[in-house]
Amino acid sequence: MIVTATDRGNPELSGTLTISIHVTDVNDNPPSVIGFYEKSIKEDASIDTLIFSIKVEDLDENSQFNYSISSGNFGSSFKVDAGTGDIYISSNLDREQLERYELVLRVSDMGEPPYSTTVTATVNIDDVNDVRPNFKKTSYAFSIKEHVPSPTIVGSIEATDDDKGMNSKLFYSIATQWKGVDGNFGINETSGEIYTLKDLDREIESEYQLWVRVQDGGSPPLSSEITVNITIQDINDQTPLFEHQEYSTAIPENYTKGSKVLSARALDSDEGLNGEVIYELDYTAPQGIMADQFIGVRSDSGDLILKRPIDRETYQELTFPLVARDNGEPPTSSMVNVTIYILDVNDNRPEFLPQFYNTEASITDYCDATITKVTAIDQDVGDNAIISYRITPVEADPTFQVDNFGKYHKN
Ligand SMILES: [Ca+2]
Ligand SMILES: [Ca+2]
Ligand SMILES: [Ca+2]
Ligand SMILES: [Ca+2]
Repeated sequence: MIVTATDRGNPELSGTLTISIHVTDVNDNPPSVIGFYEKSIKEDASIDTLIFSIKVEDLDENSQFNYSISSGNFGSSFKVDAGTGDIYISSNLDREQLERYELVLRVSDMGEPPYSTTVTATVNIDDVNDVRPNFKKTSYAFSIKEHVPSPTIVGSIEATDDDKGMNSKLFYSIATQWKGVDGNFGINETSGEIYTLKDLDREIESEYQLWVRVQDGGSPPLSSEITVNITIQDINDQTPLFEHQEYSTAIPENYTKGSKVLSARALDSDEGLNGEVIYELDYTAPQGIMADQFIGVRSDSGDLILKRPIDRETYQELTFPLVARDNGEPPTSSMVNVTIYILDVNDNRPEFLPQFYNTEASITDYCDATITKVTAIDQDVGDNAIISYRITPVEADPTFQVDNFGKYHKN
């Protein structure tokens, strides 16, 4: 500005002075942030990646600002350059820990006193397939009865994956079968349910071991495997079967009490009580009741033991049914015929029949004439029953003789 001074003289004289006024800025405006700050980054973005450059203006003269993050920076995941306002990643991010940060940034000018303002910068963390599916258990064991109709669900396996979207979508499959015939089990790809595909026979295969895989839908996918043991439970579907279709033996009639007559074995390939065989006479049959007088059965072994001697002159043979049954619930059984032939022992004396003979011989009879015939019988058989006759010396009368056919002759 120019100031002019004029006097009152004539002519007027004047002088001018140029005044320069310097207006000093007073810090009377807060800084203001320009723009909107929200961004998505992948959780595997590397440390020191630049996320935002914050733009600030200030009506005051100063152009220097001080930046700091005042809140929202969990785990010190981000850092800000205090001089430029650039925000960087400062430590490894993990969406599975936190997937959204709302960083409150404070911007201060350099005035005295300083003015400041805050802005919220939002960082969304995008998922990366960095979590492997994890089974809830370290191994799985199931059991199922044999011969259930297929498909029957055996059990379920379950895995988790903390990723998001397809990265956590799980698909189950049977990777391989370590034990047992292939192709007997299937798995529901999405539910993890294992089910039977075929009829299972415990007597053929009682244990299976599968190697089951779970894979996520990420790209590339991640997977885990686990062992699944399946035990087939027995049902009583096997009947005890005798080793032979029938049994026979021969014992002498004087065979002593307590001796073993024969062994009848039956096999049952079931498990436990279902395969435990018990032997007994068939008491529902009359022959069984009859045999019980003479024959005892060892219920656990099938050994037949003589309870008392069998008189051949009463019974030449015994035929009776023998039962083998298992201890299942309900039990199953089979039957076999046993024949015991009784061998003769010379235990019977020949007996005259009749025991008293009265006859007359004529004195005119010539020598060797038959006077009478005596008859003896013997209950035994074979050689034991072949009878020869003779007159014992005590009763011998030189007048008579008896031939081998029991005929008395006069000498
Ligand atoms: Ca992830
Ligand atoms: Ca995953
Ligand atoms: Ca059985
Ligand atoms: Ca069975």
